[in-house]
Amino acid sequence: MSGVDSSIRMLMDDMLETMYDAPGIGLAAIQIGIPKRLVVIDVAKREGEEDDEVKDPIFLVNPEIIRVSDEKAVYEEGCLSIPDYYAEVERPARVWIRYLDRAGAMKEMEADGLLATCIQHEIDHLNGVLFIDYLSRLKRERVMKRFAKEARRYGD
Ligand code: GNR
Ligand code: NI
Repeated sequence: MSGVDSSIRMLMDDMLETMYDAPGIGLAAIQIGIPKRLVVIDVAKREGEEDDEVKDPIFLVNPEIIRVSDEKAVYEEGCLSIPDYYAEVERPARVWIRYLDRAGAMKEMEADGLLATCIQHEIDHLNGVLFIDYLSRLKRERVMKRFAKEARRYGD
């Protein structure tokens, strides 16, 4: 009844591969044009050793934030959908989420550090929100102008 069937699992496995290839630490299905509430994350490399073989994938189906800390944390964020742009974003330092795992089981998880930031960044994608939406209007418009210019260049 959870709806996490083999086609969803295949899609998430594809997403994970795309994310590792990019490379990125998170990916939401909408970033590859699929409007489903699916997220894959692996922050192992950034927080772990240099060993490229360290993998710790997390699969989130329909994740929801159920609680956030008052404490905030600042990380420099980037996004595969906004290439070559990075900016510091302040978010709750710790989050609690509820989601279905890869097997369709309902789970809850507490996260902090880069994982907490990444989870929030990915859940924002599900809701049409990008990290540049948290920047000052000046900074956001500067980025959007650059992308509009690149899009025009693409058109010629
Ligand atoms: O690869 C990514 N790095 C990253 C760094 C800080 C905060 C969030 C992220 S997610 C990003 C990949 C991406 O765009 N996921 O949606
Ligand atoms: Ni992103």
